[in-house]
Amino acid sequence: MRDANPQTIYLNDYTVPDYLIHSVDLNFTLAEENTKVISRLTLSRNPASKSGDTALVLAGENLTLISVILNDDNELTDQHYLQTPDSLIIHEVPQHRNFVLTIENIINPKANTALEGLYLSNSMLCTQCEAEGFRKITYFLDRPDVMPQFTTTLIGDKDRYPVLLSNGNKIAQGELPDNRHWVTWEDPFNKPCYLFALVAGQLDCIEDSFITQSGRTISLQIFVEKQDLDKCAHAMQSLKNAMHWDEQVYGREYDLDLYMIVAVGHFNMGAMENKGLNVFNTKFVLARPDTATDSDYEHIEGVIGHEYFHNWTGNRITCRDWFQLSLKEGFTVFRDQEFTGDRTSKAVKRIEDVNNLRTRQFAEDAGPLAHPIRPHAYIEINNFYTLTVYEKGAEVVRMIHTLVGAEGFRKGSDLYFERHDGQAVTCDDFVNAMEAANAIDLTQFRLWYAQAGTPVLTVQQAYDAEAQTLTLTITQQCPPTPGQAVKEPMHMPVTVGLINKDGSIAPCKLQDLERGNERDEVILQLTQAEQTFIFEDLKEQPVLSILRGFSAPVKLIMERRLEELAFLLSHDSDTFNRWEAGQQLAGQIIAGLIADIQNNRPLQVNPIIITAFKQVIEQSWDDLSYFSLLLSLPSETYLAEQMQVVDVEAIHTAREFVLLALAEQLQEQFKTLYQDNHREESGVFDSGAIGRRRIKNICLAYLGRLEQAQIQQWSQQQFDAAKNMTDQMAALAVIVNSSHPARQQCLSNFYQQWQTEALVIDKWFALQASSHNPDTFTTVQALMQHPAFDLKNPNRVRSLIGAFSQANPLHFHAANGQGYQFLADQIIALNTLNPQVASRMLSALTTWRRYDQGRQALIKAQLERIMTTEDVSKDVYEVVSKSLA
Ligand code: 0A1
Ligand code: ZN
Repeated sequence: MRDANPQTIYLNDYTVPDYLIHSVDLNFTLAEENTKVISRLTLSRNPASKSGDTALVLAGENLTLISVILNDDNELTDQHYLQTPDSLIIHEVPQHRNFVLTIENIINPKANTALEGLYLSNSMLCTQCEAEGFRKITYFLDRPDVMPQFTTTLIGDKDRYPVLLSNGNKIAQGELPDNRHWVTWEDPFNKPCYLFALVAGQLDCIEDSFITQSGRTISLQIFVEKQDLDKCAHAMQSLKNAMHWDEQVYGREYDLDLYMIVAVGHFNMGAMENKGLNVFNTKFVLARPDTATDSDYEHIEGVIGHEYFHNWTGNRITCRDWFQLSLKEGFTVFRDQEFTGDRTSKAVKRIEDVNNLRTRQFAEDAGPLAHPIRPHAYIEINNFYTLTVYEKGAEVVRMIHTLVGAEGFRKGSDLYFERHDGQAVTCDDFVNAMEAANAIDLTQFRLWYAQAGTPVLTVQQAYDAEAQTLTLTITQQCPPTPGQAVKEPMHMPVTVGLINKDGSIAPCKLQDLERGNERDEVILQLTQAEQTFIFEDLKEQPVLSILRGFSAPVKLIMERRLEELAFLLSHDSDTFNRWEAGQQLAGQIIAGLIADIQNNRPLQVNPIIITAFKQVIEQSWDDLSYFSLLLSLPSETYLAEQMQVVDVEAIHTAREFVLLALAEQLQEQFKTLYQDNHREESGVFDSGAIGRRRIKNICLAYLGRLEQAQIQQWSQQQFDAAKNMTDQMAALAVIVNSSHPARQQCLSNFYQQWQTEALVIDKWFALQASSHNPDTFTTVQALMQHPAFDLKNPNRVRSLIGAFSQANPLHFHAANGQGYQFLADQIIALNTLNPQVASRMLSALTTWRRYDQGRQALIKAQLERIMTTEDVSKDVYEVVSKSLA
């Protein structure tokens, strides 16, 4: 291991920095293998520091130190400082006045395959500094509560690096001998170093502008490699939409005169909100109707929004320390979710977000790495960019929104911005602002920040015909998680509606509410381990619609008859619960079939689901995307989440059995829907066309299971004639997951057609890796040897290794353990190249206790093998050791 005893960092150990950096002047002489960095820091002792130690400790990793000069004339020698593998300790510095430290060092971007700090992507140089990457550029106080002003000069060859970018405004530029040039950038806003960025390379750009609500004109630029210039229009429109939305909904205007986005092909995550200079994974910028699917288009708008919204929630107000990560991420995810909901379909967006939360975050919360949205401890902060911090964090913000209402939430956010602009703050500061603006007591609510695990609500109802009341008894209980055996009850909103037998709304009249205060729905405030709520004036027993809109991130246990679920699928006026009823209906039927499979009983699909789906199809639908979600079955991963011991084979067989039954019995309906909605149109990103594609492609997926010649022909035709990637991929997926005679031919045609488009080739890899065809594992092994595969490109790794291990439970969990051994081999290789990506690829192994004994032993053996890897990174060490604990 690199660090024999990796250190754990604790939230409770937080102390203010001993020194402050007021300004930093950076000077880069750029070269692929040998970049020279000169950093001139103006510092002073922090008057708030209580430390008795006067040494100045700067963080730095993988740096070749050339010189350290104090106050411009005093060159320090190794007697004055100590260099360790991760720091530079200067023994004595002035205590009572500002001082200047000039540090020169060399870095090697080409050798940087971890993609943290300054690195090379194709021939472009770019940076990624969050969370602690700046220390791989130069020695610094690399922590978010140190916020200097940055000035940056970039010097480089004019041909290799015609474009030289950094944060803020360009203030000067000039020519140098030897075909070189320089540019100086100044960022007027103080910021932590994790928001620093530089980009240098042969880039082209599209330009536009946005006029803010106060009338300022902002220049907008998107930089890409030349061949991608025709794929930037949607990203640019998305940026303008986001800027407008933040003004309308939060009253927030952009602050600099320039907003730049750069798309890079090698990136560990989705995108990064560096001040004035966002760096994006190409996946979340580039789109042309023939190369990107509707879902890509939607994600691009969402991620562009997310990074833009960070300008206020993250940059103007940042985190005091990395334990507060959810302060910026939870809030910003909530903001981007609402943005996308407003831009597309609120109902669909909510369902997609909840699906993601329940399949992936719930698994995290139930596993060995469970942590609260504000963790208490970490070894490697990069391991905490999790679904919990992001998605559950957003749910916590959403609950505050539900509790105080839209207007109250806006008052709270206004107060938060007013109080903390320019500061590095904590999650508590956010909750305090919401509380102060709304006269609400959030004391108990704060537990959501400290307690891990998914609470389980149990609901019991009793109707009293004589008293005409419905009594709800709700209990809450949160399972133990690592380090937290016992949990306190939490404060959460539970939104409830009541429906009469004829489908009409029954007014909710809570016993304690004043007369006349009846509503179509009510928000119950849950605060105790067990609570009772009484609804009055109910002449008949209503059907309960509870946890509407998924008003709290919990698991709900409630006995429901299939008839009741089918009724809600037809009648619930809450779009989320209506869909949820269908999911539960299908889930219960599939669970029954799983039990039949495990007990060797004959299989038969309960016809109630056929009738219910038929009724859904017979209704008329404006929102075709929502309609198609109502016809979708819960995923294998979600079904696995519901089982005590996951049985991947039974889940797959049972789910496919229901899909086939629906396809057989509703084939006429599916065929009509397909034909009615099929157009050979180029992909326009408008909701009507998106909805048509979505419903027809789900019908095609059902019909593909029938293996009929007619459907094989339809899919082949759609594949050949498609003018947009949504239709082409959907047809190819049907072909690849069946015994279509042209399967290999279509795959090879697709490759030929798209070999120069990296993001499309990612789809080609992912589709084959997630196929349920029997030859999938052999295919995956062969694809690892394909010339287009590259372990150094995170998008490729995610599309092949990630898709196989995380989106193909059937084959990844093959009983002979070949999938586990394969993944462990790749993680060991990635550990040296890119620890962050290696650690993320571990997620398929961390849930090992959910499987049968045989699989448990096989996975555990692989985790143990990974643990003994020479030079195991902190990232991988933390995840593996916690998984085995
Ligand atoms: N703050 C970014 C996410 C991000 C985090 C870490 C990264 O590199 C290690 C890159 C990006 C966001 O939330 O979009
Ligand atoms: Zn973010």
